[in-house]
Amino acid sequence: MDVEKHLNDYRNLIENHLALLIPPTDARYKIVIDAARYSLLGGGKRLRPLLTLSTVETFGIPLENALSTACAIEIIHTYSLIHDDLPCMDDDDFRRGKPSLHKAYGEANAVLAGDLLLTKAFEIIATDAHLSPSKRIAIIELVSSKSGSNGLIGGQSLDMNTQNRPVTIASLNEIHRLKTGALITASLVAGAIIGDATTEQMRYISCFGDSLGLAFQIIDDILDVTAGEAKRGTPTSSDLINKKTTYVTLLGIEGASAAAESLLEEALAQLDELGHPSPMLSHLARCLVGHSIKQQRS
Ligand code: GRG
Repeated sequence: MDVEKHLNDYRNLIENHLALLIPPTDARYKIVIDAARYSLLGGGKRLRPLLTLSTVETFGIPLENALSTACAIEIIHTYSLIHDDLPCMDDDDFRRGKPSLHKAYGEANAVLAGDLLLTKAFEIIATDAHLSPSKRIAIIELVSSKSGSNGLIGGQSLDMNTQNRPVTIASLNEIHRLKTGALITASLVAGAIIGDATTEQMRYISCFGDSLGLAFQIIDDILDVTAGEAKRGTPTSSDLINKKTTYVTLLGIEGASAAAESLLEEALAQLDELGHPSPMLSHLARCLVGHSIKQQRS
């Protein structure tokens, strides 16, 4: 299988479907839709929907059954980035290589566009004709839990409220399992729900996501220090500017790289337990972790 070509095909499917899910409008509330589309269709690796589609492929289910769910999760991810960039949160002026949404459309429109995307995501899953009612409910339960206090919001709250206090590796892991890992795991588990995975398969997929999510965050911390603005699309070392404790400040770049590599190994071992996982899953994991480690060493 030409994995890169396959990934590109998946990316095209995702891009086209995202544009259809939030279409342009001439309605009087046009500005909030334009703002949402500015962020949603403005680039990004599309990691989370790619993970969902690759999981569904593992179980031999047609991709169409999972496309809306995969995109709904990307839509939630986009909302979290918009809100995270706001002046009252991380106060970032750039995202995905262009001005962040509040810089382009103002703060109120950015808050509203984020809210619109979050609510739209659940509408998309609830009305997905490709899924049985019981699967829709299971996915809504999963995604709402991983977006709320057991995930994004819980992690963000811990992150914001532990600033200026001593942070340990254990507390950093807790923050990032919620803030970053939860939605990555949800992307995979949603695919497993659609694929009718057994309880055991679900556990392997979920553990794969937990390890990958944490490795991904460690790499993000490394890139924050090592990558140029052009590569990340955000100013380098915003963590340093914001005086944040990160895996790099606690472990150093070498230590953080070693931790990410060890988590990658753990993740791949969980994947092996699945029997015949789509090669896309291991490829994505290796690219996300390995490529970034190579980048910081070069
Ligand atoms: C609900 C306000 C709110 C926040 C939730 C997820 C989150 C917490 C904030 C996002 C900010 C952030 C940098 C989180 C770390 C996770 C991470 C590395 C996000 C970037 O994800 P990528 O690299 O981004 O997948 P692209 O642009 O490729 O989609």
